[in-house]
Amino acid sequence: MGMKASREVTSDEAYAFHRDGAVLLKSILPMDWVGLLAEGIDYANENPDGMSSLGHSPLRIDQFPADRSPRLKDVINESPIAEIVGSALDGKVRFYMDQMFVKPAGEIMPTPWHQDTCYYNVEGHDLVRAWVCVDPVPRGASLEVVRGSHLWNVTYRPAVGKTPDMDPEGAKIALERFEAGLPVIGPESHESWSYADAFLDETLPPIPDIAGSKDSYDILGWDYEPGDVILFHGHILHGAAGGIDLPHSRRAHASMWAGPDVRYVHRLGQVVPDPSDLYELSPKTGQYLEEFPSVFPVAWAP
Ligand SMILES: O=C(O)CCC(=O)C(=O)O
Repeated sequence: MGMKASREVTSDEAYAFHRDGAVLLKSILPMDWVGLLAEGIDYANENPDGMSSLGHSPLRIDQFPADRSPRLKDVINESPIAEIVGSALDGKVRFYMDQMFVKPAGEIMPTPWHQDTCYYNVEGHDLVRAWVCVDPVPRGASLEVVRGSHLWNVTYRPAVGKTPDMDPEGAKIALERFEAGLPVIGPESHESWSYADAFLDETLPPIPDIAGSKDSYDILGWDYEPGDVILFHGHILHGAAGGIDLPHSRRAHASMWAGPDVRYVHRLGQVVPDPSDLYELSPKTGQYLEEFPSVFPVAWAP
């Protein structure tokens, strides 16, 4: 399939992305790719693995689904998403990881407000998410951001994890790993993982109650149609409203891309494991992802 986007990212859109930290790109992903993405999400949904959230909630969030879903792998490697992200950044981009969010039909569950940066062992201004949904989503269930919060010089605590008193032995091991410069979450987590395994880093401030005081924030959100792509910064405060009824499920895929300034960083409160091939290269805090080209090859360059 051709790699081209349906249209270019305009300079106004790139400007809006850098100013606001997020932008809705209307009708930019060809519908053939949307169809393949839908197949890829459905395959991953029907074939869960150790990185699928299979708790009591009907919401499915999978980490690294492209590692096992061939269609999702094609989307990452061949679709114009890398080009779209790179054009907005005007720089080289490397694929870091992906997730999928499948919310069943009926009353759509919200996604709590959070930043992405604090969940992963990466940091940098050029960390970009491409959020693509294969179903139409009205604003009431679509992605929302606090406009401009990608520039706030604060990293909040992830909303998930245990306090040390809930698992003193596990907390001790996590601290030892952190102090030894090792990722707190090891490679074995790719076999069996849960949001609840993480430890809260209580040195980070808790996330403000944005849902409870929405009028105090400048919130940006959109009605979304398949073929659109929402780009947003990894550091921006974002979430998804919910509580409205949809007659169909809401199947979203979010890929994370790294531009030139993205570096590895050990985080005590790491929630999502590192990409599996990175572990054997023993990354150190401060190393640029471009120092690991075998794991993160350039996906697109201007
Ligand atoms: O689709 C959603 O509800 C949440 C997406 C999200 O939080 C993300 O892509 O980081």
